[in-house]
Amino acid sequence: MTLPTCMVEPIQRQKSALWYNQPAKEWMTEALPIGNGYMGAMFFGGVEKEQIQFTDGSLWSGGPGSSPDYNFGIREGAWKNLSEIRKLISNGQLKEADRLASKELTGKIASGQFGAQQTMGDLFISVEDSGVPANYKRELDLNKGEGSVSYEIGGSKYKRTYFGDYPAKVMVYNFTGSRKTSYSILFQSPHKMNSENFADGIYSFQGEVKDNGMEFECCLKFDSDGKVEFANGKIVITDAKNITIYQVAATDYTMEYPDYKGADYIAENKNALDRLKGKSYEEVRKEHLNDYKGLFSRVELILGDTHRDSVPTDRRLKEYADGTIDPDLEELYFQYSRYLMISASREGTMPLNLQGKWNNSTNPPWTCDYHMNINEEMLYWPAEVTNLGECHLPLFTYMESLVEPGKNSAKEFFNANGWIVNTMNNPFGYTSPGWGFPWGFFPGGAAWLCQHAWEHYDFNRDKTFLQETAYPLMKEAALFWMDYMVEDKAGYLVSCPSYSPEHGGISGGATMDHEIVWDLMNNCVQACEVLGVDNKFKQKAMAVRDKILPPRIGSWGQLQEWKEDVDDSTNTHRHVSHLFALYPGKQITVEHTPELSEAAKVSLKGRGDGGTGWSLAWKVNFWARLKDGDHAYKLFRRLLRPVVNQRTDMVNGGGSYSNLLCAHPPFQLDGNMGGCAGVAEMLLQSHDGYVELLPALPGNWKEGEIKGLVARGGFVVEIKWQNNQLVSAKISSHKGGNCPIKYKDKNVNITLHPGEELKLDNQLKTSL
Ligand code: FUC
Repeated sequence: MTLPTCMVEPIQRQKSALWYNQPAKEWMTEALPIGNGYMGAMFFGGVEKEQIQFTDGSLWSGGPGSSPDYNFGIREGAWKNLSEIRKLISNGQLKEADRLASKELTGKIASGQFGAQQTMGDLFISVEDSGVPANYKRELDLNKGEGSVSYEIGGSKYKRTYFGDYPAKVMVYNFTGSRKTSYSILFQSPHKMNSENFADGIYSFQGEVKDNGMEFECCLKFDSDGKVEFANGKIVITDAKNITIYQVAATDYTMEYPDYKGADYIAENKNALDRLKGKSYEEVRKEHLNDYKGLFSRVELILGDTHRDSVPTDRRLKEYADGTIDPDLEELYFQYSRYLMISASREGTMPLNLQGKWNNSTNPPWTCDYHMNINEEMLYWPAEVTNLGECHLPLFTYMESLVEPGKNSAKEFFNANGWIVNTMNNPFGYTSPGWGFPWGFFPGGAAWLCQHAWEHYDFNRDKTFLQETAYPLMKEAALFWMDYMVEDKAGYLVSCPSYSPEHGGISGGATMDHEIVWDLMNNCVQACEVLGVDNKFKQKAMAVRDKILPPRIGSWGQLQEWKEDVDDSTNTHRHVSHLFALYPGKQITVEHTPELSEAAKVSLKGRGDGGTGWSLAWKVNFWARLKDGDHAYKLFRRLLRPVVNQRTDMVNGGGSYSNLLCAHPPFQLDGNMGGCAGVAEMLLQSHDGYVELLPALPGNWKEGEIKGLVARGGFVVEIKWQNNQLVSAKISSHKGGNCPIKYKDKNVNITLHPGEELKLDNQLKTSL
């Protein structure tokens, strides 16, 4: 697959790092995340005792192994209630409709069968040479994709370096000291141990998740100049100046309906360990650095140098909240999301879950699932625009695995063709509505995910991907909606029953459904044109698109959240679903639908500037699309508000923990990713048929530079600005093509050949 890759010359820049001068006490708020795509780990950095918590993304409880009754949540024949529910809605008997839908259109699953993502365990590494350290530093270097801990004790210098190596599928923990000491390493897992073994410097733990029998193995390979032994359940290394621990892990999970089991995890680990044979630590590290930098260094962002690198990140965050201007911290936040994406979502791995790949619990919030009514999509918003298209791929593989079970759900719940998913999804084909109606009913999930498949094509213009992956997913999702929507009295197609995500009540048309389906049909039409296929289907998609109830403006000038004009102007609910058409959709734009865009603004103002982490992040993107950079920036600053609360707050507690992970609260990765996408959206937009430079530049970002963002069409863009005005831009293209460019009221239309680069001055005048 060809992707617009690193077409940027690296800017001479300073180090981009999070750092602290004390170890972490709390996993959620302070420990630092590393990963190799498959596995996520968090390190604390304790001097006497290091703790490294880890898991593999596929380790889950629940699913078919948990019960012979597991049936993907399907309530057979549920669709027989559909006409009655529709009749009740059409008669205005919403309570009765809600009662029946809650009983019949909800997933049927016994407690525990949905399951939850699981932590695999912890490594506790005790160091003999300890005491009060001098010059302690715990750091995450984003340029290298490496964590580190350094300190001195009694004249001896200690340094630990941690990273995840994706090509080798291994986590690497290196410990060095300038004098010899001893280490003792304890492997702990909350799961049942089937066997434990130590031979040839390799410790292995084989275990299983109790409720579903999912088997896994984790191996630790030790390289050291000291003596490595296994005694009393611990690995003891004596007289060592250097140790390197290579960690591999795998489970027997396979992403295949209906069993989801059968991977030869022992062979996978053995292969990974075999590949390490004869390689030095530095060689493995080099492999990681090449791989990581190949992705990370594609994008450079400079918003102004505030020389605050000497201030630890936790203090910096607090001072930022007190009003300090710190554009370096904003850059760091932006790049951190890219780091997290590279560390947790690579081809062949599980897709990002609510916490990416970082979960230390057997019972995590919202099961650490794939949540499709905003969260999973937001997790991938920055993928294309920030030049990490490859990191998007696990989402498509997962989507493909959901088609078959999703077709069964469509049949049994709605007697419809095509595939669906609803709000909560696990790795075991659960695509039914959730077991509670108000939060769980969201058949629009698959159609929304399909936007990602289309966008991956649109950003990269890879026709093979469109033909083989995106279009089949899109077409099947469209078939569902062609069957599901009904004609209302005015002749519009509406989604019925529907539920605006987690807000309002049952309805005969939630705006979000209509906007998502409009987007899907519109993308299907374009896909058919690009591929030159399915003319009949294309005509139908076009006709359906044009018959869907369009977004409506209500009594207080708002964009209606439902078909009926019932929005409450004082409601500040965190979901702002009806603005999907503004972002991430493109049905509403400032230029082409000014009235609707104004109505969206009224709604957004009504919802206010508060919210959970992801809600704040979404609002950054909305305001950017409304071309109000200052308002977007205000929300972005809120996203960086320091939070310590780890308990669930559904209303207004959003911000960042001191490790810069997004606080819903609790920790959810979606806000990090949404915030990163929002920064990109302030600097570059390409959804409305042209590439717009600095569409929503906040006043506070007076001068700066961005390199390597991607615009639809496969154009890689570099922009420089000063005094809040464009200075110059460079556009390069992999695939070639026509590229209309806009900056304020200036427009230019350029055509690039494959591989060509074009420079523009502040008047958009071109020079080669
Ligand atoms: C959606 C949101 C919640 C939370 C959950 C994981 O249901 O409404 O705020 O983020 O996903």
